[in-house]
Amino acid sequence: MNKVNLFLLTTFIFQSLFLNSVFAKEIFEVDISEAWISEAPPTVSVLAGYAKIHNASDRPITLLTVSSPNFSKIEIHRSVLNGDMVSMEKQDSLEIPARSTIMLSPGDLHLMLFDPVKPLRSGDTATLNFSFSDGHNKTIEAKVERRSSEDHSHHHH
Ligand SMILES: [Cu+2]
Repeated sequence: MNKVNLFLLTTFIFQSLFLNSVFAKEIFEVDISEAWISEAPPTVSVLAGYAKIHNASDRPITLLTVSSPNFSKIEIHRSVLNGDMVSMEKQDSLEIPARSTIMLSPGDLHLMLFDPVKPLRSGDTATLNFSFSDGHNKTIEAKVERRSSEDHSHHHH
């Protein structure tokens, strides 16, 4: 390889690295999937929502707020066991470590959805908007589903 080609190759590599780093800032590497809301009787004014949040980037990202046109207010909660009492602790934010997945699931971290604008039934969807510390937002549709019986009972033999 002669000197000119080597120079061009080096320039090309440096440009690629530079462009990659520019694009890396443009791509939001957080994915929210498997979002669902547990169906509740119409008289219940607080519902629980669950989802899988994956951070594919090499930096931790913090979920700051979740909002929805379908609810008056949404909080991030964690269910904790105190003795034999389960209580819920409101989280001010939720950090998703680099290259990891956080599951919001029954009995653990969850979204507390207050005062549905209209009653939601199994099969309906609600729009959830997630706001993150780096300024990115992600809007997804969560499906309202009936919680399967094995989720909330531990009557295994
Ligand atoms: Cu809660």
